[in-house]
Amino acid sequence: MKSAFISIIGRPSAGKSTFLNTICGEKVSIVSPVPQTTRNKIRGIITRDEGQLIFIDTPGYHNSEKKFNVYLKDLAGSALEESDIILYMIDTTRPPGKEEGEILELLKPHYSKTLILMNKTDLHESNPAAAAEFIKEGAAEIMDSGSVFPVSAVTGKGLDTILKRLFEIAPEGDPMYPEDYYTDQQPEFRVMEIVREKAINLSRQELPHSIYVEIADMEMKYKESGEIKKLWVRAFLVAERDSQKGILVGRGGENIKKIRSEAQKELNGIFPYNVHLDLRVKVNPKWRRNDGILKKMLY
Ligand SMILES: Nc1nc2c(ncn2[C@@H]2O[C@H](COP(=O)(O)OP(=O)(O)OP(=O)(O)O)[C@@H](O)[C@H]2O)c(=O)[nH]1
Ligand SMILES: [Mg+2]
Repeated sequence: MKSAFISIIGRPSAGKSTFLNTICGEKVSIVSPVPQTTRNKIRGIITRDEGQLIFIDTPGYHNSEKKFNVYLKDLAGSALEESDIILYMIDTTRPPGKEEGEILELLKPHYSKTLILMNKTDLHESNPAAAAEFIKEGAAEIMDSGSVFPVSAVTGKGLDTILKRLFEIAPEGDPMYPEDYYTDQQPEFRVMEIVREKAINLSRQELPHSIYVEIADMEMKYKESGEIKKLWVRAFLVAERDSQKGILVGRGGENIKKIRSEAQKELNGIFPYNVHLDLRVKVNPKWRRNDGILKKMLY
């Protein structure tokens, strides 16, 4: 049997989380058009007759000295050490810039276990030739070993080839998780992520980086028969400023109502029981500079 830890690394918005979801066939990691959506090392699991692959989605690699970004960068870096195989995802619709160069540098000690995925080939502005040129210059070994693959994380094009290769090169080992697991995330974390995703996708501009979700209370309610009735959750969307709180709430509370109902709908599809979400908005100024909060949130 094969068993491997496979980390997915790349610039923000390259499509890492989309790839994870498509390849696992389940919604594992949240996705948005806004860079720096993923903030944790999120595991997605595939079990087949050949063995088990454990994918680790990571926060987009972005070089900035802001405390929040340094935490995210360190998380992505630590995933490299922990993995048997690395998937480096490049967005072929953007010219490879300084950040891509930095990622290649970071990957250098790991080239022999790195595959490169050239993503978003379904879009007409995709320019895989430019990406290939960049890889040839910076990492000829990877190019020469035939480990560069054009893919589309959205349509799934090319993913079968990747899976086949991954099972080929994965080391022998026992499965780490039961075969019906597709992620190891706890219900509390899943609620936080889905709520954050809906808030990002229903709000605007710079807001996404300024919010996080806090679970205030979570309780499983049972029927007299002992059967689960529902999961009741009270959560807060936490912004940095009052003005952001206003945007999240929206006129007449319209936006927060929409966020709540979309999140609850998706959670009901994910969990085998009913979920009732009570969602409120509050402000926690400068939380992104607070080590206590960051340590608890970014792991
Ligand atoms: N057309 C197209 N869009 C894609 C593809 N892969 C991802 N996207 C889009 O790109 C955006 C970013 O996708 P994510 O999966 O959130 O990217 P990410 O690399 O996880 O981003 P971070 O978590 O911020 O690092 C979303 O709007 C996706 O729908 C693809 O293959 N084709
Ligand atoms: Mg992501």
